[in-house]
Amino acid sequence: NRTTTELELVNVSASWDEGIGELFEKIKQENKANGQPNCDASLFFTNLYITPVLKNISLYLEKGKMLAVAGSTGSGKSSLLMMILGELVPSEGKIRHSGRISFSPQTPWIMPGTIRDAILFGLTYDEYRYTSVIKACQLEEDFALLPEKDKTLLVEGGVTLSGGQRARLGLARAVYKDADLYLLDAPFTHLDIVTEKEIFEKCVCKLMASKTRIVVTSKLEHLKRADKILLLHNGDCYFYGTFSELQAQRPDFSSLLLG
Ligand code: M5T
Repeated sequence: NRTTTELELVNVSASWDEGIGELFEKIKQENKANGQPNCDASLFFTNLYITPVLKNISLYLEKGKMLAVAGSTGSGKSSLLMMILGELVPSEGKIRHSGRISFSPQTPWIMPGTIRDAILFGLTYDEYRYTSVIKACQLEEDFALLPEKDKTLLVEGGVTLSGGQRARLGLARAVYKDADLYLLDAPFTHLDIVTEKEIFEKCVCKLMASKTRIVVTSKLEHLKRADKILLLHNGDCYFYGTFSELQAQRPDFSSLLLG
């Protein structure tokens, strides 16, 4: 249904080394144009280097729903987000989404300026929205300890954020932005279990309740709360569906999440 679907992927495959294929294709065309025989090595190298990072992935996400993307390290979770963002172009299949995307990368960029500037990221300050976001991301307590609160400068002569503060700032920035689809890449890295649980509840589940969200996370508790789960393994779809379907179809799934 087009009106309730926010995101749809149909049999999508992609590789990061696409450039090599294009390069050899160019050499092939040049050889042809110059009447030169084609170098067989090009085919060999093309096959050697083009290893798909995502293979035949299909999913759809309705408006206001949460998709959890899980899988061991290097399984293609970040690549999937990059593909939805348009940074990684699929070699096969179709991607359809209807609007504005807000993306929270694993390591958020920090530029010189105040903490508040880093969260607003060029958007105008709306006190109510800003306060709800920093509360949900538990940044209020951190700001209270700083001499100039969220007007404290970052980088050049200012404070250096801890890994966990940086992760929460990145999440706050992504959530502050109004978008149709939110892509949160491992937003809980560097957070302790208690903080992670609270931010997942307050921010991802409550504050973002009506938002269409994709969260990269392999935590069992998060998978249980998600409307849909995509479990990747070496770029393949190991499982796609609801948590109860996961338990029924892949009773051994937790072994995949430990990696
Ligand atoms: C999957 C390669 C990476 C790996 C494979 C994001 C990105 C990935 N890759 C690139 O060549 N360029 C890129 O910009 O793709 O990596 P991933 O998608 O990062 O996997 P993950 O998100 O499941 O891993 P992790 O460790 O973040 O949990 O071969 O080199």
